[in-house]
Amino acid sequence: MNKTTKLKQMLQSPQLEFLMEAHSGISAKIVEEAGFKGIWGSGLAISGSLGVRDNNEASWTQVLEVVEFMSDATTIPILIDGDTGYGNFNNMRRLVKKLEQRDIAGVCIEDKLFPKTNSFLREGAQPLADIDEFCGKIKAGKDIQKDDDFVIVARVEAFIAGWGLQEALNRAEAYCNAGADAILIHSKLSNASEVFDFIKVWGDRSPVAIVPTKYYTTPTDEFRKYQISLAIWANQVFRGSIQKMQEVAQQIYREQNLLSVEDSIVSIKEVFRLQDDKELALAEEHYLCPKSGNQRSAIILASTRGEQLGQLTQSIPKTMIKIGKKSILERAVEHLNEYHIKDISVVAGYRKEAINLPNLKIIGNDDYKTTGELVSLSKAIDTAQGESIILFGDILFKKYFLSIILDDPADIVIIVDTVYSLEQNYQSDFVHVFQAEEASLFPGDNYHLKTIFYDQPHADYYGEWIGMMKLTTKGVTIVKDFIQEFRNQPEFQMMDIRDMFNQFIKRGIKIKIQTISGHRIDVNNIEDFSLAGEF
Ligand code: SPV
Ligand code: MG
Repeated sequence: MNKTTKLKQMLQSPQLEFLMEAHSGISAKIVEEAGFKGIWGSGLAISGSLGVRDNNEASWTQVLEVVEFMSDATTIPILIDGDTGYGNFNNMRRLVKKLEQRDIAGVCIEDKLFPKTNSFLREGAQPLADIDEFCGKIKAGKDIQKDDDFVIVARVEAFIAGWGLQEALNRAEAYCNAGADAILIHSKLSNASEVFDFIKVWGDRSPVAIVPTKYYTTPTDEFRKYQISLAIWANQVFRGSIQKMQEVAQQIYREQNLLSVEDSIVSIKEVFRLQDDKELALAEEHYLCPKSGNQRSAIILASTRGEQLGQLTQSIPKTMIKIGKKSILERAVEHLNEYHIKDISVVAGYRKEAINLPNLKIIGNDDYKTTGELVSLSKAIDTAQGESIILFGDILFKKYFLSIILDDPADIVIIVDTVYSLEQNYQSDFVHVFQAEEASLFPGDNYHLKTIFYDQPHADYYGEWIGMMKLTTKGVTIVKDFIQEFRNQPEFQMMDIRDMFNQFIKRGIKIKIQTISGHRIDVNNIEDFSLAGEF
């Protein structure tokens, strides 16, 4: 059912209904969750929450913006307090048009002059509108509304301005004839006598709404007895929130800590719930990583010092060496984050306390001096969720490597760099590959690892494994099973990942190769740090 229809039915139903004030998206949601069937978009509370007076200091479009948030946050109808309609009949037309576009169910306008003053302030400053002019405003609103059920409530301020019952009745009559869907009869007395006097004469000529702010002691059943349609609790959520804000701010100011306040305020979790973070989390799974279906994670092996780097690694592991403004690890984490990989574990050993980046799981390998890569990997492999990247902590690489490796659907994929210098005197994981039988247009498209060994560069070699691998969920299981099988054997302590690869090949488990040419640096072999700037 449309929000407009819901509000109209509340007005026209024989029983007393209630609107509760709200002044922001979150307060509107809180009102709905409390069980209310409708919301009063109070001018006093909206302007008050913006920190300005209820004298049309907030422009009508600023009010509209707030009401739009309230409407988006809720499914129940909102009757907005439209003050005097923010001008003449023409402003009223524009207001109604914009309210309908924002799914607001109705507007209440009061027969005073722009700029208005709150009805509970300054008795002398409540001049009433000319009746005919106000009727024209109502007519203009009714004529412009597209949805037949959009509600226009005419608020009679005769009692507020001190004019008495007859004036109130005359005005109500005229406004109903002009097309108003209901009359709001307002009073600032501390009892309901004016309102009840009005009802006694008015009867059921139209639905009647009231705002019992000042006559709050009148029992609600009395309103029922007088067959009032709508009671508007016009500002209590706002006032309650002010009190709580004052208490919390003053307490924290006094105590200079959060210890005693924490239990008296809602948890951050509750804030997230009200914002409906759950919906976004589900949507992210659906839209952001449709390929992986759900999760991705990464394990970065970063336990060694990098002795070759001397002074540079005196107090930090090599993964924390700064290249320009950022460390190698920071750069890797940023690249992973860009591919929605946030679940990142780092296996740390040497100076592990120096790895102090946020949002990383640090897993210790205190035996890093006497163990190989597989022991480090074994400590973190249980953190691998879904598609996982395994990465050495000392390589600088271009972000697109991740795209290449994640796009390849094979269960185990490694990145091999075919550009290496034969002159250089260093050792690394050089690979032989074999080509798969299927013909491919692009050389290297379907290459698998044949053997991998730690060696000096040699013209025979296909390329150098850069220390990056991708595993699918199945790939993770293969690695886990392997670790499980080998972990109790003495040679496991010194095994490196290449040893695992060679075992896989023996068992017929394929390791897919993705080839790159350059665009990465192994920090162990770095000669000129300024070269690294482009990563
Ligand atoms: C409001 O809530 O802004 C109202 C009701 O207009 S009253 O403050 O009682 O005038
Ligand atoms: Mg108001």
